[in-house]
Amino acid sequence: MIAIDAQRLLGRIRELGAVGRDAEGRLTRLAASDTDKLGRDLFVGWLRQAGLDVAVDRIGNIFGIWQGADNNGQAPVLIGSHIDTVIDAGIYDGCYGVLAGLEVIETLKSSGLSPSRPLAVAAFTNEEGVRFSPDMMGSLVHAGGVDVEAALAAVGTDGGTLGQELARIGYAGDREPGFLKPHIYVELHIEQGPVLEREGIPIGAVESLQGISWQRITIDGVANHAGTTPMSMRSDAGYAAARVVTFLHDRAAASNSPTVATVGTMRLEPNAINVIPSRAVLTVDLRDPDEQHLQAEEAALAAFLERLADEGITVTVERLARFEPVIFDGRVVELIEAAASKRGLVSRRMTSGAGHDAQMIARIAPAAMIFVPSAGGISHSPREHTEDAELVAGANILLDVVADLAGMGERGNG
Ligand code: HGY
Ligand code: MN
Ligand code: MN
Repeated sequence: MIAIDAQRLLGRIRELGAVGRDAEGRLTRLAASDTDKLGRDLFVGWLRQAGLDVAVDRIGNIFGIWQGADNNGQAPVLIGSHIDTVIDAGIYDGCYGVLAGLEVIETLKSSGLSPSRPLAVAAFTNEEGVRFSPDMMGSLVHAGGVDVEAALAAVGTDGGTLGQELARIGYAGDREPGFLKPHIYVELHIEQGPVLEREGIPIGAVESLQGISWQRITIDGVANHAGTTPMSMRSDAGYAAARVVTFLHDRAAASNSPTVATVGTMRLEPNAINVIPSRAVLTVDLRDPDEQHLQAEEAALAAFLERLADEGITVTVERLARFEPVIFDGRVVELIEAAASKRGLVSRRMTSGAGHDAQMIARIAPAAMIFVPSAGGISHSPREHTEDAELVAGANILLDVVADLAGMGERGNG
């Protein structure tokens, strides 16, 4: 069985993981930032070294394409993920899947075999959604889920629009989003959760992905003197925000459904030690694999905010992202399971707690994901880790699945 070049893949993961570190060594490559540009430039250099055609679309999605010979305009097998990161990130989230996709294509390209259809790898713009909402934006535009102009007009947490920033870093590409219609899409990713490690299983065949609801809540109270204002006369936006946090946490923790709730950002104004906050701005991330449950959680939060408003504060809510749960393509999931067992690896079916580009591309092509374990289930953290052997095993499963789909596998079907 052919195998990937493990050292090349592991070396590239580490080399990309070194790009975008601050003076304290923290890794941050927010979408369309200067550090994102550095990561993009490195990846494009590797695509060119591999002799792939490089295409960048108007939302900055980067594609490396191996056309192959005489496959008469067949739709390509697309492998993808992202290379933008959260703040103070690990080195595997997204990057592993993009670099493994490049590795798989390079390995197949040097095998001397010719694919029955083109192979392509994509690095989608702004998967994380930390600077610009919604997340999975580049793949959502690729799938036609949002108009490219609306996405380019998205205003970042630091003021500029995505379109301005992509132009500034030189990645406002010329290809129309969606120019590449995939035959099938496969994404390899770290699990970012505890299941595979806890069960001692090396491969996850991901068959579904939970629903996501992102909101920004602005609470307006009345600034006043911290020392002279009696408690009964306060309209304290900070206190109200704290009650939202505890309401969400306690409700999700007490729920017997797998609902998760997170307030990841909060800002108080005027943010002074002796001033009762006049304003609090916070974001809410709600997720559940069941759409009805997710809607019920959103409704419960809305009702709680109404009760707060009755106490004399003003609450405004802005929707930042909303994606229903996704079921991936069973045939692709079976290909993943078959590839794992052919290599003697145990796999298990599972759902994804995290959002991924695959959930967007699943709108336009059969799609599924391959997971490998995350140490301690940790991600979106510098403590994110997956063992080299697990990374290599996952990449070889991706190799086998893609080879099969491109008629280059042992079974030779396309
Ligand atoms: O939020 C997510 O699940 C993904 O990392 N963007
Ligand atoms: Mn990711
Ligand atoms: Mn992520």
